[in-house]
Amino acid sequence: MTLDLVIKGGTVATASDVFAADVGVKDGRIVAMGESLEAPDVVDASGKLVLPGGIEAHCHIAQESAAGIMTADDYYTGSVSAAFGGNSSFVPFAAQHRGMGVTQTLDLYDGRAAPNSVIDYGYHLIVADPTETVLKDELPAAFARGVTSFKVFITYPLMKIEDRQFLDILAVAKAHGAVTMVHAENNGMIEWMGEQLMNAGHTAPRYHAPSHPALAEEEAIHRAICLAKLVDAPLVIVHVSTPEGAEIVRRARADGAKVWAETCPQYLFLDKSDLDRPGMEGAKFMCSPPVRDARTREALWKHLQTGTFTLWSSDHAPYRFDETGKLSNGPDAPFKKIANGMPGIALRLPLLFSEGVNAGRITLQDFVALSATNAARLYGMHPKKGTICIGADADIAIWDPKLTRTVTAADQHDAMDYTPFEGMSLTGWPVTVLSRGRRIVDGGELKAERGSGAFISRGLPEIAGRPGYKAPELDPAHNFGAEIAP
Ligand code: DUC
Ligand code: ZN
Ligand code: ZN
Ligand code: ZN
Repeated sequence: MTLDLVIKGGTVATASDVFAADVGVKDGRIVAMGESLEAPDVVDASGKLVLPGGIEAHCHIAQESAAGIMTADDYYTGSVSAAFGGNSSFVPFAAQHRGMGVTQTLDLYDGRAAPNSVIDYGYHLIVADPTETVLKDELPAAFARGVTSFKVFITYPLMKIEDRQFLDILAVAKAHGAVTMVHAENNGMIEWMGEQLMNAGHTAPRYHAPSHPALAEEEAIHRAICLAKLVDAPLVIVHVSTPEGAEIVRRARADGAKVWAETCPQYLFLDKSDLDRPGMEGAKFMCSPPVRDARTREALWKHLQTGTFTLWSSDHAPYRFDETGKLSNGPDAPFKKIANGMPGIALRLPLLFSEGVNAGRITLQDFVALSATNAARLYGMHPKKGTICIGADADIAIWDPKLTRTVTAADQHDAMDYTPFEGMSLTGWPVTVLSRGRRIVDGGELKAERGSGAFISRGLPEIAGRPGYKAPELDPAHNFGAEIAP
């Protein structure tokens, strides 16, 4: 067999193994691994690491908030920035707002993504309006077109669903084998704290942190897991920001619940002292849930090291530090009127490589699992995506583990005017990124054509199918013999 391309002389790493091998590519897929492979096109990887291309599983691209603010990044700039950060696939959100249909929402996002993305993409569907039609017809239609994960909010007045609606969605997801993600914060606590602070005249960005108390996350994570356990549906708690929340997930997993947790770089690399920077600078560090304190950062690193977190995502939510984004309600808007979210899609992996692998906190295999394999397995893309094996798409990131660079906003290749990680010195960077065997980033330059990314029709989550927790009330033996859905 004649190969199209070979990646020669590198050290290959997967979520389980690290080994020296050449990797042979034909028709966009990995078809050979071995010694002394030959092809007309050669990528020299000597001294480098050959890793599965990253999969960014939580980012906001060309998405308008419920308040109508559009993210700065569209599918072109967002995917370009992701590619420079070592990613070959991403799964942004397609956000249903109240009054919109689900099919309408997915069609809208197809129109935004298909002509623009330079990496392969799918969507998590945000469900904000679970009408009967949505539950009965439109969610099953979404699964049929390869959208097999949802996100719901139990906070934010314009997005939040009630617990009984949450159960409806979980039951539909379970019936189809899909997975539900939840933004878990207690709405009442956030509104009440916000009112207290605003009434006392505390309007600066720093007050965003106390307005989202850790207890609000703790309560909501606990409640969401209880709801998922009742119907034995798989659940992902996204952007966990507190050790209390992480601990609840850890215990629920030990109890058999099908629950997974995600955390994000901002919670391990930043803290509320950043919100306290002079003037309105703190607004750059506002995200929800908020960055916390030094104790939290250390505790979350421990949870990452010991396996509580299955997912490591950027939560890239790009709102510029100008009147189109953070300051759209004026140059000294109160914190309640400042868009929540920060960019970081190009830094998710370099931050983890530098402070995780190079600093000795996690292994290279852990890094691969957190960068790609776990997301591929949980969100129905494995083994086509997320690993290096015969038959997989040739989505590969070649890393120089010794390259040191200082982070600047200009290097992010996004549409933003700042990075919250400005000035950090990081060691270990992707230098060449391939998507289905094509170079998309090489030698510091973009090589991909606009619109060359393809939609990923996703299957069911591979690691969510095992039997889980069984609520006794749903067992006929404990329920006077009655069968109760689901
Ligand atoms: N939730 C997110 O997932 N990202 C940004 C803000 C938010 O509330
Ligand atoms: Zn969000
Ligand atoms: Zn969220
Ligand atoms: Zn998010």
